Amino acid sequence: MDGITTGRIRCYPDGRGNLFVAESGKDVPFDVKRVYYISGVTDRDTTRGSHAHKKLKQMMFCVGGVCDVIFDNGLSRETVRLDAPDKYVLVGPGIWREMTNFDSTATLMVLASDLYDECDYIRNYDDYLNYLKGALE
Ligand code: T46
Repeated sequence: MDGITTGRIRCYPDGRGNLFVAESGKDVPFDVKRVYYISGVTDRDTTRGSHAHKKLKQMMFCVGGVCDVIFDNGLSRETVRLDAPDKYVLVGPGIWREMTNFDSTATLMVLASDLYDECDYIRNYDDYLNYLKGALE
């Protein structure tokens, strides 16, 4: 789907464990202004997200455990399973997302291109479709 890209970041394993690196400008195609993470989701049926961002770019990782992120561009849907700490999905602006199927150990970490701004969110799906329609006109 246009607007989302999956990949793997660098990992430096040694006898002490694994070290993962994501650097702005090298691995992350934007300056990281904010980091947040979600953990402690105990019910697999829980859905988070259910919104799109107008401008924000994000890089998402499940640094522990597993979760699914369902992406929707108004025409099609695609599920990305984040099930390894080096696996990421880059998300551009204007993509609806829902996060679900968290296992109890899942920690979903997000690197974001901007500070928190509630005005950047579209939290209603019909508003999202109208926003896309407006963007095409
Ligand atoms: C996203 C997905 C993957 C803040 O005050 N500052 C912040 O930086 C964030 C991210 C959230 N909040 C507050 C706003 C709400 O009162 O935390 C509360 C929960 O946020 P929200 O309902 O937006 O959480 P999710 O899990 O639905 O979505 C979050 C991010 O908001 C969003 O950018 O893409 O994770």
